[in-house]
Amino acid sequence: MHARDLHDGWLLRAEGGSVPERLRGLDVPVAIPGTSHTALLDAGLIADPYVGTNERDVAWMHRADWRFALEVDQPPAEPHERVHLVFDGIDTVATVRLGRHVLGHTRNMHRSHRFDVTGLIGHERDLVVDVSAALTYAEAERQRLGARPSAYAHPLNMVRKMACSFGWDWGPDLQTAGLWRGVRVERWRLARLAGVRPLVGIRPDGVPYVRVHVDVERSGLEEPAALTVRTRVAGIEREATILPEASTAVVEVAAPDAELWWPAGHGDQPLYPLEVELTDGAASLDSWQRRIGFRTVEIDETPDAHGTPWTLRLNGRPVFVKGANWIPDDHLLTRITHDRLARRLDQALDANLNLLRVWGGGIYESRDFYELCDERGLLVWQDFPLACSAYPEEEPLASELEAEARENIARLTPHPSLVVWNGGNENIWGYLDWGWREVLEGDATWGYGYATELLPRVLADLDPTRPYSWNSPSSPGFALTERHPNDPDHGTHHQWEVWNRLDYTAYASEIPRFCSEFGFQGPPAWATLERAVAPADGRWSKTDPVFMWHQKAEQGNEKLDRGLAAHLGIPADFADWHWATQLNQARAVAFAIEHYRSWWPRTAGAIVWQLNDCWPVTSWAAIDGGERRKPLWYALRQAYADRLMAVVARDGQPAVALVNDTDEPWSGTIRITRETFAGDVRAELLDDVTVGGRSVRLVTLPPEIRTPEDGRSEAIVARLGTERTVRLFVEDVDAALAGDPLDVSVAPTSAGYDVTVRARSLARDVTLLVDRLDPAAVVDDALVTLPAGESATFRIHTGAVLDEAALAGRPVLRTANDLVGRVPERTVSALG
Ligand code: BMA
Repeated sequence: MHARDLHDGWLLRAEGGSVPERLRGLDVPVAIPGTSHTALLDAGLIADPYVGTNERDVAWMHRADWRFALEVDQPPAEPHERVHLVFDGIDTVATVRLGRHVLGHTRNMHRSHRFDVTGLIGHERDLVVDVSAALTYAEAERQRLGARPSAYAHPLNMVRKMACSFGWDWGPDLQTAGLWRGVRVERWRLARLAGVRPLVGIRPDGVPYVRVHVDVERSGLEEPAALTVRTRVAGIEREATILPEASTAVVEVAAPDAELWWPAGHGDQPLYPLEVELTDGAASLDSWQRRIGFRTVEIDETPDAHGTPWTLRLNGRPVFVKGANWIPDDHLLTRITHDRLARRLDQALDANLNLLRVWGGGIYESRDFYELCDERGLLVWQDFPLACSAYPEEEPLASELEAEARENIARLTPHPSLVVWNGGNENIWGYLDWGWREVLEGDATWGYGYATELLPRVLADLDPTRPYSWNSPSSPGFALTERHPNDPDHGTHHQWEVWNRLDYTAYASEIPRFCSEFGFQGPPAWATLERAVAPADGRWSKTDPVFMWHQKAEQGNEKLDRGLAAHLGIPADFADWHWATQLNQARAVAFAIEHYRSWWPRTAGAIVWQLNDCWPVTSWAAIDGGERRKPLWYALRQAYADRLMAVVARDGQPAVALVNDTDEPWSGTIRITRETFAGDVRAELLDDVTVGGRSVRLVTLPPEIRTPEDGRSEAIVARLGTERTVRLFVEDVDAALAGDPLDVSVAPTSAGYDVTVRARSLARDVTLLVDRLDPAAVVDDALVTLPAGESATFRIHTGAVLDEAALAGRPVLRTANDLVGRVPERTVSALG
């Protein structure tokens, strides 16, 4: 096998009715992988669609047709040689031609395409991919098949293109077209490895093994021969023969010395190179290599006293899932590099996450993504890309979905990180509750068969080692109308009442078995906003149309303000509002996680909506489109820490929850006080506690701790070892917090600056918004609450020279106090 990439020398031309005059007939160089949008952007022919309202100005691209052309300089096939032209991903509706020959038509970006060009290569040179508007195609399909409801206006359910291509409540409507993954020519003789699926397991005697399923394609140009498949892993080599009339083999390799692969926080992630070689006895024909890990995975769904659990077990051990939902990390997918993914996944790991759910409105991610997760012990739950819509089960959609599922299930088998396949996002829920049932005509299909028949059938065929869930949310073991799919007592649950309607304290009103979506919005970091939506006149406003262009949620700002009012009030000043909404986002999500973790093992996981953004936007994300960590990121790191101490409610009273997500017991003397904001201790409790490994202990509070004399100026403070937690008796907005509680000193360091703060009075959520001074600056900690007398040092990494005075006050150094307390004088800053 010999492969050569065809990535250089392509030209792109926009065609069709909607193309602006200035672009007509223009040939634009396009680097592959690349799409319409990146090509025009790189050539300076369109303005950055992530800035201002530029997104609107490129809407014409949705109706354009695109010609990708390359002159192929390749020799003709040798005798006995097969030549394939392989596209790893075409976005989306396209016709591929070599010279005058139509190689094929495509309509699914979630799969690859392989064309036999044995007789053409070297004779025909003009390779052309004509991509037509996916939107127009989808509309025609809707016309042909009959409309099916969706949470979004465009018919994203009529074409196999990334659902959020067409806009989402956190994403732009930029419908790319192009060659979004690799393109190459493969030359081979006799036979090639058409598929390799390693499926791992652990034998009853404890020995790990891998069963390598190999499919070969024979050229048909030579006398069929017996082939040998040689596999090597963990120092052990095994062979199998494929007889001339056969095309598959299964090679089983036991690896008694191999160590098990564990998720982050539960053990190491040993990875073993698995090599597969195909020979005809003499010469090597093809080879394949990936790193695998040995582990088992199952979901415990055995009904119990509370309903139906949904507990992930790795190597037989239950794991509390500390997760986040993942969306494509850049809407323009071809810009997502290995390094960008590594940075994002490091941020996930550093926030103490152990799982990412690749959400169904996005894509099957790249090999880089899963390999980086394998290395870090980040578990992956992969949705099939079906989201928030009813999907027709007619052709060609059904065959396309099956083809993409087959390809991606097989492609992802090597990755130990991949532990759950899920049949889609909120499709079953939508059918039942969002009025779809009522509008679907007669026996119109809506995708139930995909979730309950097609996808499980394909998985059973290709990869029975990984658990499958019908949908998120779903109630396992129950048919459609037997049990509501979002019933918190059964299986997975999405909690969206809080964001849409209720105060975040309502998270505590239910004890879900597994919460796979919940979240709260907040704006991006200031530097990210500055780049994307800075008002020309410098007058920032939350109602500014440009700012609002980057707020895609229905009544997003109204919901932000509703969420703020009861806790921090609604600041009038934009800079205050920006900080308050970021803080409230962090607090809302932390509140939910603390509640969920305190209910382990009844609640077995939390997957916050959402880790990342795909452009600059106000959203539920913890890391914004400029790759900057929002306060929520720091809140996740605290709330997902291996050892968590938090005040939660039990039977209507506050109690201290000690959550130990390590294997070792957590012991010490807990000191719980009721103290004034000024630091006067009014009541004290000392208790020797031991929390067993992977368990939770609740310390109930005696009346003298839980009953304040003046609830407005007292707090409960619990301390155990280096852990500390503080809970007020009233909301901040009602508390007598000092507006300016800190003494601050700033010292330059080799890395940047250290800012040391000391609280004269209780200081809530001390945070340095350092990107206001240097867009590249980062700080090691945030949201630090300091009882009177305590201090903390924040380490700022920056290469810039910063104004030290600016580091010591607003709008950079912030607290909850400065939103609700009396502030002597407001620091005026050029930054707003
Ligand atoms: C969930 C997700 C997304 C959406 C989010 C916020 O339902 O699955 O569809 O972006 O809510 O509304």
